[in-house]
Amino acid sequence: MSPMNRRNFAKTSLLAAAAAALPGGRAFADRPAMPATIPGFIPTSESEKAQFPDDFLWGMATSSYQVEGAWNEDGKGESIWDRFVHAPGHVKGSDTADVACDFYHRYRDDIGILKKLNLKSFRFSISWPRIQPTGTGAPNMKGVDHYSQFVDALLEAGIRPFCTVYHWDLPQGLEDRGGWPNRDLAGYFADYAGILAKHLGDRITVWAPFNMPWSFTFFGYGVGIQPPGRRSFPDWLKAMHTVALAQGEAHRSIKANSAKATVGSAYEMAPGYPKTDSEADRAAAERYHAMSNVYFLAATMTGEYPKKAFLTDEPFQIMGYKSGDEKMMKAPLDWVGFHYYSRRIVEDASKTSPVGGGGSFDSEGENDPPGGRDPYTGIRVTMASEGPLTHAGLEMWPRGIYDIVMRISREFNNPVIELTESGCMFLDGPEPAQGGRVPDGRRIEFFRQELSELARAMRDGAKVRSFHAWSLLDNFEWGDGYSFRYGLTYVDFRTQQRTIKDSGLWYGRVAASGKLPTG
Ligand code: IFM
Repeated sequence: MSPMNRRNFAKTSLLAAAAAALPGGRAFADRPAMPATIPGFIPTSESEKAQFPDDFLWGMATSSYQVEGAWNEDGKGESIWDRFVHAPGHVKGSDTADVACDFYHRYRDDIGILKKLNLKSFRFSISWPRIQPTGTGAPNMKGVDHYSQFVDALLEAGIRPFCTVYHWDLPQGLEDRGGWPNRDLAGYFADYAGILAKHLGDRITVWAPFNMPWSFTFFGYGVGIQPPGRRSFPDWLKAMHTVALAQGEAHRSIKANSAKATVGSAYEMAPGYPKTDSEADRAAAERYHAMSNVYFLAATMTGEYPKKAFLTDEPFQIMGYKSGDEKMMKAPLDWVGFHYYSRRIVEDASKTSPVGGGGSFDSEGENDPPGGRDPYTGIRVTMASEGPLTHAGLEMWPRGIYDIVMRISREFNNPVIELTESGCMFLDGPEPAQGGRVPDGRRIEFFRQELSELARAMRDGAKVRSFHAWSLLDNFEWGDGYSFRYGLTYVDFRTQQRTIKDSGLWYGRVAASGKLPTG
């Protein structure tokens, strides 16, 4: 089975399970309140306690490739995602992001939506091949000017620009030189980040070098469901090491070019709970945490990878670790940014042999094959389904955000935290009988539940200063193309018409009041 078919096969079964898990079907969408008896769910009385500080930064997030379109305009070079989607069989429905949400041309109107919803922070990414078409050399000033005007428009709307330097659209020219397993990319990336800080760092003060470094290295080089589509566990280890070096180098380069810069992160994180109470599963859950949640965070904070990540020391030889790399990796963050979508169940797989196939993976979902995830961590990770499932098959487990925020606060000396992404996939669309309104009550409930738990973590001492809902717009969801809708704004991809969903309107009320309306 191709990677795409494997993923879709798993998803079809999950969708059936989701329908079964959501009592009331359509009526449920119109009635946001859920019975408190749903496993893992938080009673309404808990969300009534939530009161966020006045200066809390309510925001939304997007990424360049998923929304911009204009794939070959104004001197932009080809990215690995352009190459991947233009070849057959990689994306559902053969969708491409050549136009996507046409955000490149429509960003002023879309910033208008952010403003209307009282939002104060917008996390976006910059397309590296717009700035350096083949990945190195002098900047393409048309690309720089585009982002400069975009940042000005955000500031005029009173919105903080939060820049992710890399959200997966590597210039194809750098893949042709070996891609992320080639450690030279650490230096090229630092040059690129320095160009951004030099030209935009008078106005952007919040920078995250990488979005989800475990995901794009594992998916792209380990299991090949994303570009460049390689299936080599050694290449995955090498790619991760280059990225860990690159994050430290970029941090220094950003700061050298902008005195106002603060640097953090946009890591993926999901609490991993042991499948059973056995010592082996509990140790596996710790290895999962070390690898999937804090591998890059520990590397930048301390200069060392977490000791528990691997079963043996062999990976260090394979990744090409050199003496002195600890100095390059170390660049303590000013704040810690991460996403939360769902939890994971982890079991020991140290006695089995992973074959590198047969599992199903998604940007935020993972069901490893029976042999486990990879040869070095000895873990098998799966998605839980005790709570209700979204249409992407991800379990809604609001308590997970509390657990992961508290754990990171404990382990990293109570840092300032930015929630860089969270969201859910439901396919609700405009209802002609209701004037075209999009009644996505399940998404409202997702956010209400999760934000209740975030407020609880803050009451218990976590220093969280922002929350970015994924996403401002329905957009190009990687291998799932336009078949997935994560937006709080509905996009009609034939006309590019936007309709703010009920969840977007609700979120705007949250941003205005700092409370979680239940009605
Ligand atoms: O769309 C993605 C995004 O690019 C990275 N985080 C998860 C989102 C939803 O899958």
